[in-house]
Amino acid sequence: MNIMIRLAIQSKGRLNEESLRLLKDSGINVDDSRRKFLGQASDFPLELLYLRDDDIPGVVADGSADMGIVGLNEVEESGVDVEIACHLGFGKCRLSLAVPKSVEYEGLEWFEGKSIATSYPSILSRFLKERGISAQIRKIMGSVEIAPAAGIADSIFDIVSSGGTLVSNGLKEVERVLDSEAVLICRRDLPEDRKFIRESILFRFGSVQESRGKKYVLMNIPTAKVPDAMSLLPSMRSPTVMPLALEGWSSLHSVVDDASLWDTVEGLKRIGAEGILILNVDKVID
Ligand code: PRT
Ligand code: ZN
Repeated sequence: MNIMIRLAIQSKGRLNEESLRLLKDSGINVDDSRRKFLGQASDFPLELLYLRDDDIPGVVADGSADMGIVGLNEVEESGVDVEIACHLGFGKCRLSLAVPKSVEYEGLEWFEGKSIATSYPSILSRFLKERGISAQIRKIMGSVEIAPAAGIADSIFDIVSSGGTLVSNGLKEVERVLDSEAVLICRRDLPEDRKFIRESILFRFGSVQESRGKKYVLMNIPTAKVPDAMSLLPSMRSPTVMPLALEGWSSLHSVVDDASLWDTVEGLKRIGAEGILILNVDKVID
C-alpha cells in the first residue's frame, strides 16, 4: 500500500482558496474540478479531505485525517489535543467581545451578570472563568452580530477582521481575546512511516511563506555608492555585488520586503542607481 498523508481542508468558505493556493505553490497539485469529499494529489503522497472547518480539529485529533488546515479559533474552540505544526499567515482575524456603542465601557466587570451571544462558547467560558467574571453565554451559530439589536443578548463574542460588521451593527470592540490565523495541525500519533511526508509539507509551506511579501531587486550603481546602498538596505540579507564591464559601475542584487520596497527603491535611485529591475520571488529555500 502507498504511504500517504491525509490532509483535511475547508471544503468551501474563507480558507478554501488560500489552502489550495498554498498547496499549489508548494508543488502539490490536486485536481479541484472533481472536488467531492476526497481528492488525490497527482505528484505528492497526499490525499485531501474536504470538510466544514468546525469538523477539522476533531478528525485530526482522532486520526481520521493526519493533518489539517484550519483557523486557530476552531482548534481552540474544539479543545482537542493536536499539534500546531505551523502558522500559515492567512485567514487572520481575532475573537473579541463587543458591546453596543452607547455603552460606557470601563472594564471587563461590565460583563458581570450580562448575556453574551457567541458561536465560540468554550473559548469564551474559559476566558471569563480565568478573569473571574460570571456571565450568561448564549450559543448561536450564525449572525451573532445582530443579537444585541434583536434583544437576544446584551453583547457578543465573535470573529472580527476589519471591524466593519461591528460598526454596521452599532457595536464596538472592547476586549480582544484571541488572535487567530490559519494553522497547519497534525495528529499527535502520526505513524512513523508518514513523518517524512509531514516534514516535506512543512519544508515546502515554509519556503512558500518565506517568499511571500518579498521582491528581488537588481540595479546598476556606481561602485563608489555601494556602501551607501548597503546602508539603505538594513533589513535585507547581504546583497550580492558584481562588477560591471563598465569601469566604476557594479550590479547590486538583493531581496527587499514589499512593505519597504518603494522607500528603498527611491532611496537607491537618489544615490545614482540605474536600470532597477524588480522581480517576484517564487520560493526562498533557507
Ligand atoms: O462552512 P464552514 O463551517 O466550513 O465555514 P464557516 O462559515 O464556519 O467559516 P468561514 O468560511 O466564514 O470562516 C472560516 C475561518 O476564516 C474562520 O474560522 C476564521 O478562522 C477565518 N476568518 C478570517 C474569518 C474572518 N476572517 C471573518 N471576518 N471568519 C469569519 N469572519 C466573519 C466575521 O465573523 C464577521 O461577521 O466575517 C464577518 C466580517 O468581518 P469584518 O470584521 O471584516 O466586518
Ligand atoms: Zn464553520
